[in-house]
Amino acid sequence: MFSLGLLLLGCSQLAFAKVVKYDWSIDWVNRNPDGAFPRPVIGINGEWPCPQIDVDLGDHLIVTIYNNLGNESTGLHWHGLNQYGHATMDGSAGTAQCPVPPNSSFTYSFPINQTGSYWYHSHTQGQYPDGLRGPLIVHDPNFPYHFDEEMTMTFSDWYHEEMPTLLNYYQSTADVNNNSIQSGQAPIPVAGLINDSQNNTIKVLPGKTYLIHMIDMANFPGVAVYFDGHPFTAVGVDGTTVEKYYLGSEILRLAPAQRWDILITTKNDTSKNFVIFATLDVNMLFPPHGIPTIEGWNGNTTAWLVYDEEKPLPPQLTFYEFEFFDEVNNLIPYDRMPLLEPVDRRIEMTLNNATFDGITRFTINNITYLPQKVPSLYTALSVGNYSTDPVVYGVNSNPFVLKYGEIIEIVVNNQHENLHPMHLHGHQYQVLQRGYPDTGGIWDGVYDKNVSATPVRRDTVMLNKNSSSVWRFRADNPGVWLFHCHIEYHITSGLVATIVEAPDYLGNLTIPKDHIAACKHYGMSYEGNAGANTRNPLDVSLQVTAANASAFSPNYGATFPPPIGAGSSTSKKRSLRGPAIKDRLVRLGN
Ligand SMILES: *[C@@H]1O[C@H](CO)[C@@H](O)[C@H](O)[C@H]1NC(C)=O
Ligand SMILES: *[C@@H]1O[C@H](CO)[C@@H](O)[C@H](O)[C@H]1NC(C)=O
Ligand SMILES: *[C@@H]1O[C@H](CO)[C@@H](O)[C@H](O)[C@H]1NC(C)=O
Ligand SMILES: *[C@@H]1O[C@H](CO)[C@@H](O)[C@H](O)[C@H]1NC(C)=O
Ligand SMILES: *[C@@H]1O[C@H](CO)[C@@H](O)[C@H](O)[C@H]1NC(C)=O
Ligand SMILES: *[C@@H]1O[C@H](CO)[C@@H](O)[C@H](O)[C@H]1NC(C)=O
Ligand SMILES: *[C@@H]1O[C@H](CO)[C@@H](O)[C@H](O)[C@H]1NC(C)=O
Ligand SMILES: *[C@@H]1O[C@H](CO)[C@@H](O)[C@H](O)[C@H]1NC(C)=O
Ligand SMILES: *[C@@H]1O[C@H](CO)[C@@H](O)[C@H](O)[C@H]1NC(C)=O
Ligand SMILES: *[C@@H]1O[C@H](CO)[C@@H](O)[C@H](O)[C@H]1NC(C)=O
Ligand SMILES: *[C@@H]1O[C@H](CO)[C@@H](O)[C@H](O)[C@H]1NC(C)=O
Ligand SMILES: *[C@@H]1O[C@H](CO)[C@@H](O)[C@H](O)[C@H]1NC(C)=O
Ligand SMILES: [Cu+2]
Repeated sequence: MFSLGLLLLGCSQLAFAKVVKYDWSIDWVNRNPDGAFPRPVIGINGEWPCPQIDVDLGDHLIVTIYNNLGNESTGLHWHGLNQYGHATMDGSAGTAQCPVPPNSSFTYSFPINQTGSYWYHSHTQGQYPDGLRGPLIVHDPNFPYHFDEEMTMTFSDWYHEEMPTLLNYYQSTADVNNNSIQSGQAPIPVAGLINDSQNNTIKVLPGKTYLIHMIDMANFPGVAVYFDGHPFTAVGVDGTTVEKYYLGSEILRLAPAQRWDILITTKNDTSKNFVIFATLDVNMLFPPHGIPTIEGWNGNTTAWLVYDEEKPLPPQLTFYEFEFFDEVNNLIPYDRMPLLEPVDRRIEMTLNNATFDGITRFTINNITYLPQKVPSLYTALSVGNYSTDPVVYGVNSNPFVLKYGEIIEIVVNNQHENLHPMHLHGHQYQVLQRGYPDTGGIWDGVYDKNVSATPVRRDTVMLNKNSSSVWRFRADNPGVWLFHCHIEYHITSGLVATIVEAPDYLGNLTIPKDHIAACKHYGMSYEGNAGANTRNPLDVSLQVTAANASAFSPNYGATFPPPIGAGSSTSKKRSLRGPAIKDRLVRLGN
């Protein structure tokens, strides 16, 4: 259900600003996107793939969701939209809201003041790889480049088991050795998808320029994409319009959560059809990452640009070498925003893997993230002037409190032997540099010689193994924003920190009534510090810490009611439902 409100917003420059409203029921539906295994997936109003949202700059978007899942909590995050003045609408469960339990409604309402390609997805306990994700395109009335037609192409990995099951295998000490599921290792996908499907044929017209919004909605590995016979030009990344950059016939690499906007011009003659090749990035899977190779594993997907339906579809391509374009040193934002300087504060984020109670976890600066008893934004809004004291957010929310207006430099150090797509909510930050693999898991403090005077801005950067990246942004967006790896397994295993940005500038931001109701229905506090202490902000004795073993296990993702112990986020003991979960608990219990 969708209605275009005719309500004009009072803004003279944006003459066509309108209210765009959706009412969405979040439902289980059955689908078989890889043709190999029908399974329940999470859709919207009985549809899957989830619908694309199209809005124009200056519109106001209102999406009301109703959780019709019965057995899981949910929520929606608007990836890349920075929510200026609307921090309560960010959608990250445990940070900007409580998980929305079954039978609850929840409204997101915010103005659109950025352009380009974005996506929405569940940000609740590792849920989106089960299907709850879709494109969100903001059309720019002043888009600087000509195109005739426009299309969206999404990429993803795919699994046959549902996330609560996979997360439980991953975050337990159970001895599992089952092809794609190996003890303590992030589970391996079984296939790749384009547009939540495979073998797609895309009808194209000859002699036209297409603007293609490419969105990586994957859970784990990145994807490499090649358009046979169609050289392309980059015009945007992660919502930042860039100066046209002709890339020719490169293989494009997208990390989970990244977007590329490209232009391709179709051929004048319609005598042939052409392959689009996409492959899941095996560099992130299998050896040397401790994951045995799976015989016959296939992470390739093919789609076709079809000029003539009567003509054959050419066979899949084979590549022997992958070389990727380095966007950091080549793309220039169209607005030519200068390098932010001088830096007021540098924050080093050093990520590594670790083991707690026998469970595989990740750390940033030696701290593994655990959600606290109160969403961190709600803590900021309820502890008065103590909101600038990191103590109130709890040690394991890994908080960094920023002062309004500071220019922040974030140095991300990757000490782990794998790649990680690192994402920051609330900003498209300038990417000064991104190291090659194995150039040092701790930055030596020496800037690259060729740091751009107008660096490209992204919201997700793929960090190479044993390498680092340097970012900058201005702390002008009061709110509580997560900094995390965009691999859902790694969020669940603690590769997260909390950026508490200018909490003393949140002013009279209030929590909407339905957002408070969601907390009440879920059984989670919405006031007080990390330990839900509303009387003494500095008494965090009830915060969730790594010393509390039940903080880690069992982890069944977004399952509702949450199993006993998973509830760092809930204080109530709940019984388990559903035979599948019970069986596994018995097995994991010995
Ligand atoms: C796509 O084609 C491949 C190769 O023929 C096949 O194995 C696969 O099942 C197809 N996928 C779907 C969803 O039909
Ligand atoms: C949701 O509503 C249905 C129908 O009234 C009810 O059977 C179910 O128990 C409710 N679930 C929750 C979690 O409240
Ligand atoms: C969006 O709003 C914020 C806060 O009002 C402002 O700083 C920013 O410049 C706006 N962006 C655009 C593209 O209008
Ligand atoms: C993917 O879906 C979009 C609509 O959401 C459509 O415009 C596009 O052509 C599709 N692409 C493929 C490869 O199926
Ligand atoms: C192994 O994998 C298969 C297919 O995904 C699944 O049906 C089975 O339950 C798994 N067994 C264990 C012990 O994980
Ligand atoms: C297609 O035809 C147009 C108009 O005649 C011409 O400008 C263009 O160069 C041709 N494109 C190609 C790829 O040959
Ligand atoms: C997938 O594509 C890669 C690159 O072309 C190729 O090396 C590999 O053999 C393909 N895998 C399968 C199972 O076809
Ligand atoms: C970190 O990961 C590596 C490689 O996957 C593994 O050998 C090592 O034991 C892990 N370290 C900890 C502390 O878990
Ligand atoms: C993390 O722990 C290591 C080893 O104990 C130590 O060398 C390092 O300084 C710690 N890092 C931080 C940021 O505390
Ligand atoms: C907050 O205000 C109280 C009372 O005015 C004062 O005692 C306290 O030190 C302040 N706390 C911070 C973190 O500024
Ligand atoms: C704060 O309150 C003032 C006056 O009631 C109002 O004009 C303003 O919009 C409010 N700001 C926010 C962020 O709600
Ligand atoms: C929730 O219900 C769906 C649809 O029936 C089912 O596939 C899924 O396994 C259930 N999840 C849990 C955690 O029981
Ligand atoms: Cu990661």
